Parts: sequence; C-alpha cells; structure tokens
Amino acid sequence: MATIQWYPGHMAKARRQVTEALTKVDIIYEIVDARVPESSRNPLLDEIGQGKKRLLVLNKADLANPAATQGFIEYYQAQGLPAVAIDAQHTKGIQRIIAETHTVLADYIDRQKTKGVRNVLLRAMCVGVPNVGKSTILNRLAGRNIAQTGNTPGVTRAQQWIKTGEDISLLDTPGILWPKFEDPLVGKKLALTGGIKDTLFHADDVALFALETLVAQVPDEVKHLYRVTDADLQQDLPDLLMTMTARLGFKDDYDRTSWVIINDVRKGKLGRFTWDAVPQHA
Ligand SMILES: Nc1nc2c(ncn2[C@@H]2O[C@H](COP(=O)(O)OP(=O)(O)O)[C@@H](O)[C@H]2O)c(=O)[nH]1
Ligand SMILES: [Mg+2]
Repeated sequence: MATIQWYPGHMAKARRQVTEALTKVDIIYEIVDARVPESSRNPLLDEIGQGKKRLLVLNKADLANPAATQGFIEYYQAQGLPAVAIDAQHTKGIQRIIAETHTVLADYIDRQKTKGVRNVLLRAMCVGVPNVGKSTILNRLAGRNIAQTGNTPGVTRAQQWIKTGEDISLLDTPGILWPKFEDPLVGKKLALTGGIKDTLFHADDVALFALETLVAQVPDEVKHLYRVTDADLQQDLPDLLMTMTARLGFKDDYDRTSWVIINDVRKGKLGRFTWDAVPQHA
C-alpha cells in the first residue's frame, strides 16, 4: 500500500486541486469504502462540493456486510443523497453508476435538450480518500486502464477528459482528500481496511479492535484460523492475542499475529464485515 502521510501543506494543496476540478464537472462521484462508509468520508466535500450534484458510491461491497450496505444506502437516500453499492474490482455495479448519473442529472439533461443540445455530455469526477477504489472505478468506467491503482497523491499533470462508452466524460485524475485521523476509533477502522499507511498505527491496537467483533460474531472462524479453543475465547483480548501467538508458533511475537489478523480481515477471510454502524434514521 502506498498512501502518503498528510501534512497541512498537502491538505491545503489537495483542497485547492479538488475545489478547482469540481468547477469543471456536473456531478461528483464521492467514493467511499462500503466497509466503513462514514469513516472513509471527508466532510470537507460537503463544503467544497456545495451546490454540485453528487452520487455516493459505496465501493468494495464484496467485502462488506450486505445487510449493513443496504442499511447505509437507505440511510443516505433518506437524507437526499443518492447512493449505490458496487464492487469495482470485479466490475460489478458500474452500470448502476451510469444509470444513477442519468437520474441525478435528469433536470440538467432536459435543460440542455431544451436549449437544442443534441448529444448532452455529462462531466464527472471521482473524489475520495486514498485506497477506496477511485482509480479502479475510473478504469472500469473508461473500459481500459487509465489510472494507476495504488496511489500517488499530489502528482500534478494536465488533466484530461476520458470518454466512457456512454455519454459521460470523466476527469482522468481523481480528487484525493485526506482521511479523518482525529478520532482514534475511526483511525483503527481505516487502518484495518487499508486506508492508512501501515507504518502509522500499531498493529496490535488494530488487531485487538478487530478481534472484539470477530470473537463475538464469528467465533468458529477465529478458533479455526488461529488455533484457539472456546475456553481461550473467554480470555481478555490481549491475553487471547498472546495465546494465538503461541499457538501459531510465533513465540511471543504478537505483532506478527496482529498482522496475520489484519491481513485476513482485509482479504475477507473471516467473512464480510462493516465496521461502521448504520446510523439510526426514520
Ligand atoms: N475487494 C475489492 N477491492 C477493490 C475494489 N476496488 C478497488 N479495490 C482494490 O483496492 C485497492 C485500492 O484501489 P485504488 O483504485 O488504487 O484506490 P484509490 O487510491 O482510491 O485510487 C487496490 O488494491 C484495488 O485493487 C473492490 O470493489 N473490491
Ligand atoms: Mg488512485
């Protein structure tokens, strides 16, 4: 993973770049990670994207809990924010983005047609924090590899419009915003899902956070993967981590066990989890 460390200078620059790019588009695709839809949003977009049409894209839905994903979609739609869930990696749901774009921009399309524009072109760009799948989505929409996956934020070059097979043109460079780091819990969720540079957190903190949910929800998978018993699962989490470490033959290297757990979770080996709770809504 190649996410950068964010300093105030980077943030100011990213803000300028995204704000500038937004003036050129009709719709913003706000990309989030479906496993952490709230934690992977940057509230700045509400400010700099004000007055722009927006489609929230919950990507990596293949790794998230389907019921939670559905709950989030309904929650956002109840707030008047159109939202779709997709799995860009396996090219699932890309058509949903295209269909929603037409729904969201229906008035604009009508106005253009009234003005006599024959082939209305819809301009869009992807915006989001690192690693949510912006480049993958761009590539899928373009139908070819335009953007490098993995990340190099802040690289400035001339932006170009990419024609998709549809009536949508995309900016070839996604807008990159920084993740929220202030709340330690959000930090752990982003770390667990790969949204924060691996050297910026303690693996054991993140693994213990994950274990709490895993032990409660998928005890059998935990027992099987990490060679522990029902009795072991009664231990405090830090003790359980030590027991797992011994059973896996890692002596007292609990950091190594922590990384095994984090990587297993990232790969979806223990199942599909959503780490943000669906907000209560009417
Ligand atoms: N499982 C899964 N992985 C995805 C999905 N979309 C992207 N990825 C992976 O997530 C990582 C980050 O994707 P990338 O497009 O580079 O994210 P960006 O930083 O937002 O541009 C890459 O390893 C992608 O292969 C998805 O829908 N499902
Ligand atoms: Mg990218």
